[in-house]
Amino acid sequence: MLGELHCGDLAAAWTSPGLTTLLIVDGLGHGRDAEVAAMTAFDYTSRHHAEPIVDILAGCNDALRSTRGAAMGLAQVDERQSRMTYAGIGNTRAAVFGARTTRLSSSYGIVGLDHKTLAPEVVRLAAFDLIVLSTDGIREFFDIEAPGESTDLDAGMLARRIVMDWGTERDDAAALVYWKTLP
Ligand SMILES: [Mn+2]
Repeated sequence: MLGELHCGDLAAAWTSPGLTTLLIVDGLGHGRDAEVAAMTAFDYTSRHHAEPIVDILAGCNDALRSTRGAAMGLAQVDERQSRMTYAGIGNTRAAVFGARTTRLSSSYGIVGLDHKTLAPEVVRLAAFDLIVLSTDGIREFFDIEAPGESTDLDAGMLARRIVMDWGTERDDAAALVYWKTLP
């Protein structure tokens, strides 16, 4: 958010053999307490990233009880099976850009306060599909060009461009881009 020293939005990724875990988290509101909530989710996920998504979310729900809470989304990319499993709570978002665009939905609730039991969604990924996780500081129906075989893509640059072009400035904003050619 413009004029704010702390950022309550955070994005991170971890890799273990064949599996990449992607995290997007938006601590409620903004400022220092939002940052503390997001960091708490990051710390927990760092230590548990290879566990099933539902278990990580349950662990974060407990870990964030002493904070003001957060919205968060978790995706796990199984790089051998070319598929992604995703679940989100609150208003974080996930989308897959490829031959067509798939936008995934999050469940109602707040991590740290309680939320519904989730059924993660599973999406098959094609070779050049690109995954974007974002917070509500990014306009919901942001659009980007899907990459193709000949695309020379810098994921970090694209994430920065999404924040610059589609960020609202009235809220913290974060975007995470995953792009890897899969089998
Ligand atoms: Mn927000």
